[in-house]
Parts: sequence; structure tokens; C-alpha cells
Amino acid sequence: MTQALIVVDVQNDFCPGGALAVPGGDQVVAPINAMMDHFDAVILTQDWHPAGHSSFASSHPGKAPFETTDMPYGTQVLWPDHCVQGTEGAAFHPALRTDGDLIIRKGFRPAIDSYSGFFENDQTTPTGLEGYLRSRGITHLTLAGLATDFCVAFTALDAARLGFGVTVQLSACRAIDLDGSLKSALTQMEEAGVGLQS
Ligand code: VGL
Ligand code: ZN
Repeated sequence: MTQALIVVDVQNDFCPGGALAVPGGDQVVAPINAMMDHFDAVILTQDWHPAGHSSFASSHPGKAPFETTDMPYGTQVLWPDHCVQGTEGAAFHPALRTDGDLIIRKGFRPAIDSYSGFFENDQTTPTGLEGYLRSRGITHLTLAGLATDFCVAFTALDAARLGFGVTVQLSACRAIDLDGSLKSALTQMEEAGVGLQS
């Protein structure tokens, strides 16, 4: 079996001091760097929004960050402006190893958010990651990064649905935990057959 490590969104804006800081977000860097040598392939995802992205509360008059709105594809949490293309906040954490094989950017379409590394939030627009993994013969994925309950969970659930074997290394992930989102993400991943490794 051919195994890939998927490093999810370990970017400055998701680390302490960033625009959408995940508590302890920078603590994933050291364990992820150490994991990288043990996989056949290493892929990093990068949240990569144009300024004025529709997932930003600032694009919705009267809305505050962490409120929700209805999008054509379903309910969307509105976030503080984050990971704007080309900014320091969108850059990978400076201590993260970036000598992986592929960097896949997501969330660059103005009208749709993308938590998963595989599909945008409409669950149908693909990023191309599936084709890359399949053409390299990769069958098993280990996920780590930020945030457990959003981009890591959405990526894990899509991967399981696509038939990959999936493990989430929880010790190398950190969560946002908005209104019980962590518990709900863990339950959904368990039910989908995702291996949760502490
Ligand atoms: C993420 C919220 C908005 C994540 C990205 O990486 O989990 N969360 N954009
Ligand atoms: Zn985002």
C-alpha cells in the first residue's frame, strides 16, 4: 500500500497571532515535520482566498465573524478575513517543512468556500487532488494540521467517501471548536470509518 501524508492548512493566519488563530495551532508544526519522512508522498494544502471572499464576514453587511449565512450550496460560517492570497497570513508557518511533493490551493473561487482538500463546499467542484493521488497509486492517507473540525474533517470525510483508507493523527491537529463543532466532526469521522489516532 502506498501512503500519503496530507498536511492541512498549517498557515500563519491559523496560528497564534493570526487572523483566524486556532488555539495551539503552532504546536502541530514539530510533530508534522517529524512525520514527513515516513510517507511515500507528502501533500500540503493551502487556504488561498481572494480579497473580499464570500466566506468573509466583511463581505456581508451586518454580519459578524462566526455568524452564519445561507449560500446557494448550504449554510456557511462567516470568518474573519484570513489567508488572503499573497499575504503573510496565507504563508505557511515559517518553521513548517515545505519540501513536500505537491501544494494544493483551495478556496480561490470568490463565491464558494472550500474546507476540503478534495471538493469545494458545494461537494461537487473538485480541486484535482483525487486525480493526483490516484495517478500516483496512493491508497492510504494520514491527515494532520488545522483545523480538526473544519478543513481536516472535511478532507477526511471526502477521502473516506472516495474510498481511500484514512487516518487522522489527532495529536498533530488542533481545533477551532465552534458550538460543538469538534465533537460533531469526531463523531462524523468515526461513523465514516476514519481512523482517529491519538
Ligand atoms: C479553515 C475556516 C476557514 C480551516 C479554513 O483550515 O480549517 N477554517 N477557512
Ligand atoms: Zn478559509
